Amino acid sequence: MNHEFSANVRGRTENGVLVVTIDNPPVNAASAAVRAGLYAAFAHAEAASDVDAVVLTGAGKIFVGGADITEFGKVPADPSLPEVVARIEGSTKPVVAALNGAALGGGLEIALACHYRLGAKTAIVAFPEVKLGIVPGAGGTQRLPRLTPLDQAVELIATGRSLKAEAAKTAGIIDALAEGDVLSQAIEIAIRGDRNLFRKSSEQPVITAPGEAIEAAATKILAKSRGQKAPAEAVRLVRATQDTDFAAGLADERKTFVALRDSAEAAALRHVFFAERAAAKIEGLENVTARPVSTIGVVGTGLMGSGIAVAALDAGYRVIGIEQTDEAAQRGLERIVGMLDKNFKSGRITEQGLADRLSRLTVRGSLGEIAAADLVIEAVFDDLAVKTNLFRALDDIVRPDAILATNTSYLDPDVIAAATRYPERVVGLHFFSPANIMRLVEVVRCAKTAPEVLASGFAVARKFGKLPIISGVTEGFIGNRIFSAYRREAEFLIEDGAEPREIDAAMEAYGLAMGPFAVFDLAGLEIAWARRKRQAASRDPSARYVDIADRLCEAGRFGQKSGSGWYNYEAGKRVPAPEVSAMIAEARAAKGIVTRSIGADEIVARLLGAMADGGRKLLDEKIAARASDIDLVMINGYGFPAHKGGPMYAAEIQG
Ligand code: T1G
Repeated sequence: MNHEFSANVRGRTENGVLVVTIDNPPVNAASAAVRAGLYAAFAHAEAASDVDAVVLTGAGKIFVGGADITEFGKVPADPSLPEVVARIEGSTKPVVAALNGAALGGGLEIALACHYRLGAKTAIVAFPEVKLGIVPGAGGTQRLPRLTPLDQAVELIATGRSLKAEAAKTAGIIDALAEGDVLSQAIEIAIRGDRNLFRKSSEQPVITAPGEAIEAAATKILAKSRGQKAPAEAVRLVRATQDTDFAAGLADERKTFVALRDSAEAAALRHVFFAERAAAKIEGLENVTARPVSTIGVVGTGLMGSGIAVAALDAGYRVIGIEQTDEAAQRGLERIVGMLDKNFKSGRITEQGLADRLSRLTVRGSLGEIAAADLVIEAVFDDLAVKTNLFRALDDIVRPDAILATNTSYLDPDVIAAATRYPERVVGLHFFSPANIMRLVEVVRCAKTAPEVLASGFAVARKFGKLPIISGVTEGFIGNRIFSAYRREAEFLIEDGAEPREIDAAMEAYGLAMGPFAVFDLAGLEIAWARRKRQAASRDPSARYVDIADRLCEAGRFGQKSGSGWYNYEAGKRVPAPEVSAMIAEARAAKGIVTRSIGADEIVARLLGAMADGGRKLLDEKIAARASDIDLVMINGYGFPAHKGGPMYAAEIQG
């Protein structure tokens, strides 16, 4: 017999089993209609004499992708997810979850309320709530440590890390993995399964772990949370299960969830979530198919090139690395193998994974070897002549439909493209160092880039596991343009009276991983110095110019690598440099600036303002497609705190 429990939940009763299917594309989010349907389905199951057991599953490839994030800002509609979850667990008839795919957040909470969980091989479980600035709100923090040891539960909930089916089974979150079709096997279990295997998670004892293990997990998470509230609350709630009963823990969880859901931090992280989805939508590419790419040539195997090669190998591509000589190729090979080896030793890849990557890698000492590449990414010295010569040479070597990507940071990719016979196949792929780790890639649409070439740049970056953001052509693209505006304002602040350490402390308290001057020192001051010298002749003499960084470079202070820069470095740690303060004072005096003390709030407001102004210019010039893209660039490439939503969002919130 068929039932419609709501617009998104249907049922079918057969042989005493009510199969309930959640069908709310694209991700089966637990919207109001889904919750109402589930509530109705379980009420029906309880009352119906022809139902002995229930199987709960999702239509399509996902079980349930969590609460419906679009409902968060609105008045909550009944029944709430905790009510639905309680109803499911409280069923007097056994409930088997057939996890056909991802069970995330509220979706996992629904699964944990079922009395047995059978996973497809493709199932994934996670509590990604902290990434949205919240904690699970329907029992997740209380049920998980009753299925998996407490230290693991702390780690999973406070980081949002996901587990694939096999690992979820090992952790005790999934009871068994299906051999074939998960739904038919779940029905089989519901009819004939051993009743002793069916359990209510809430009635299980908490699986304790050694105190040190819990402490270690908590410490690691808190050290990384940079002032965010949700991870700390997640740790607290899970730990408390040791001392409180289920009902009290549940009440605490709900109260914490509601407070966090309505916080500024959660609103900012929701903005980031939707910004990432919006960034995937590129004007003009709606119906464009990417070209197939299986072999990637990487020209230049220095720091950047080897990072790109590792990212490509991790993503399953064949890689041909190119250097100018056999000796350089040997060094490049060693660098790439060294990085892979490190990932193997740290457990990030398996021995098999390492061997597989090595089998897909060659590094050669002459450009001719790159002929088989479907895509070439150049990561050679950022010099226009070097790059145009390279692209001209590539023209004669690779197939005419092979894609040529430049990783230039500051040069004009249109000029590089113009050096080739087929400029429509040239695109910018601006990676951030270390390229195998940093998530951001700016995909640069040059004047003549063909739509399929642009689409291919996006497709490859996505396969690398990166977040690709479209940028138009401008010096430094989106990120470095904003970073220049940020640098300029930071230097103004210095002249006006703030010390580098005060500015860094203010921005780090705001949530940046590192303040601006610590970043300048880390990156090295000489490249910006060389650029300023190049631009000196064309600089507007009436524009404000701060020469303190020039004075530092003249004094041989090039940043951390040279042992000193804006700071002094003692055993790798930065310490304020009195001699720099003296140079700053001298520079202020030379300009007759009357200094004043500048508070942390003003520092943050001015630096955010400078970034947002820079961003608005990029929007006016149509370099950036949307304000939220700029936020993503700064979050993923420059350490801007995601829980502040990015500089454009933060500036708008602050008015
Ligand atoms: N709510 C509403 N819309 C969602 C959504 C959700 N949970 N998840 C995805 N979408 C939209 C998304 O905006 C996009 O829309 C489309 O679906 C496809 O998404 C009480 C508090 C499930 C792994 O954090 O991780 O449960 O752009 O491109 O690559 O404790 O979406 O097409 O208009 O990402 O196949 C916890 C978030 C909520 C999961 C699928 N759940 N989603 O990836 O598709 S909090 C999450 C994802 C919670 C309880 C609480 C992924 C995915 P559009 P997509 P995908």
